[in-house]
Amino acid sequence: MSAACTTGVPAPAATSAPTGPAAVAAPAGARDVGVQLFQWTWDAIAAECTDHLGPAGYGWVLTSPPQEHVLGSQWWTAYQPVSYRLESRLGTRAQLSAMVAACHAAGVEVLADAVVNHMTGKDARGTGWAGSPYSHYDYPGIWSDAAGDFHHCGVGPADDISSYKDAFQVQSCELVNLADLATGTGRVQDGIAAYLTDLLSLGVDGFRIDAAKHLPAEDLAAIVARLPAGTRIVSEVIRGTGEPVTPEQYTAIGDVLEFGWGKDVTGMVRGGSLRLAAGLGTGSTYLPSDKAWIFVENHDTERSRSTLGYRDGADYVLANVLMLATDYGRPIVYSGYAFTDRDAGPVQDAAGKVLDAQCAAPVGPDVTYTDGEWVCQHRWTAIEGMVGWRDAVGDDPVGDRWEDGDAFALSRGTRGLVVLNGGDVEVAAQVPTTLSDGSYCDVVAGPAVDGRCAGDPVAVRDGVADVRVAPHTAVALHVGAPAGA
Ligand code: LM2
Ligand code: CA
Repeated sequence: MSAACTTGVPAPAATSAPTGPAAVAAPAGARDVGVQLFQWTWDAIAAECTDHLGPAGYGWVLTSPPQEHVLGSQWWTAYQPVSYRLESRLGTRAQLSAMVAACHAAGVEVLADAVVNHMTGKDARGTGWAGSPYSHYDYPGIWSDAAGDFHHCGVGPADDISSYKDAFQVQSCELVNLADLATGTGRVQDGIAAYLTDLLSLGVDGFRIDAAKHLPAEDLAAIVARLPAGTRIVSEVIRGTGEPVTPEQYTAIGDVLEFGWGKDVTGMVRGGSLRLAAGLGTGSTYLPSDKAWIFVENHDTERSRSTLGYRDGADYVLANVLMLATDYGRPIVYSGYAFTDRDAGPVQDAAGKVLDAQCAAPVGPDVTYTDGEWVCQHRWTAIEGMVGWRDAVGDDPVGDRWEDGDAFALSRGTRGLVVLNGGDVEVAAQVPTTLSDGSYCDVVAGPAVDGRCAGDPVAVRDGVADVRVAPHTAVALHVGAPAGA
């Protein structure tokens, strides 16, 4: 009974059967939840894997780009590669390697953000973070115009993309002046594959392919074909109405980020109409579930304010709860730092090195964060509790669904139930569930302390849960968190 009401589910090998009133077979322990630790240093990620991500049940972490980049305090310098040396203001090659080892020891995989469509976007020459000299179309020892390594699409005066309705422009012109690599050539494909292979040699498990929409799918396929089978690939292809380049064109290469999910859940939660959540991910406008990686927000949508974000407090938590409860796709929790200025980078020392992230206690939807402070969404009680919930339900399918006004509930087989209230008044309801009879802790309210639930225990009797859900909150029960020791 000692495992009662903990939010974290141990790694699959260490999983033991719950002994509470709802005892069933051991949780499946899917550990398919990821977290994007935006602009976290390698040292900080290593510590977080050991101290929090592993114990909480996160299965993988997405890092910011690890290669040498242009100088500047803004966050987006990381998206302007100068060379493929693994030296950046987030840490050295040795620190990166040590981070991968620490995360693996904690049962957490590492995906790196791979910027491979382009190099820098500045017209003036310069020197990168690790000291490499460069100019816009010349990266000594790597790429040059003389060798034919760059596209010059010939559209407009600056070769910039001007129409997303034209696939040629999207893939062969420049994205905001970023020197566009001629990814159709064997030489460029070899060079990019060598960079990715170097990361794999440090133990990295796979890649987010940045700006994948801007690489022809066949070029990306040719690069990935040079990597070992089983390398995880997730392409960033932003869905755009009426655009010729679509996420579906990249599913043969690997998985793809489904931007539609975060956009749609944002509309639903803002509108309070959570009952529509039952349909999220089921429409024909979505990627197939086994290819889709879903997220409430990422570093771009956080800045464009096109999705819910940390400032949305309770509504943001509700969207995350829905993401972690659904059986559609693979969820990515986002974790960044507070900002007012869209360009503002993370807090740095005088030399420009990013300071190790720290999560000040408490963190959560009710905290007011000052600029530069780490928001640590992945440690918010409700979100961390739902990561444990998801690991406990494993691949149990969605069973009963229930809705009433602004409230919505779903069960995952006999292992979990979540009830969400998007409205402004408390919901007190008898919710049908396939969860076994028993008394459970609400893991959204927090982990149990000394065997006592953080929130009110919830009884399930004869297939019905007797719940009270405060406005704009959720209640989540699972077999790994029975009430009462
Ligand atoms: C991405 N996905 O496709 C990233 O998620 C996104 O964050 C990147 O843009 C983009 N693609 C390129 O990798 C960011 C940022 C831009 C920034 C670029 C390049 O959102 O604002 O552009 O990185 O650092 C900045 C300036 C822009 C300038 C450009 C080149 O904002 O005005 O364009 O640098 O100097 C002249
Ligand atoms: Ca391109």
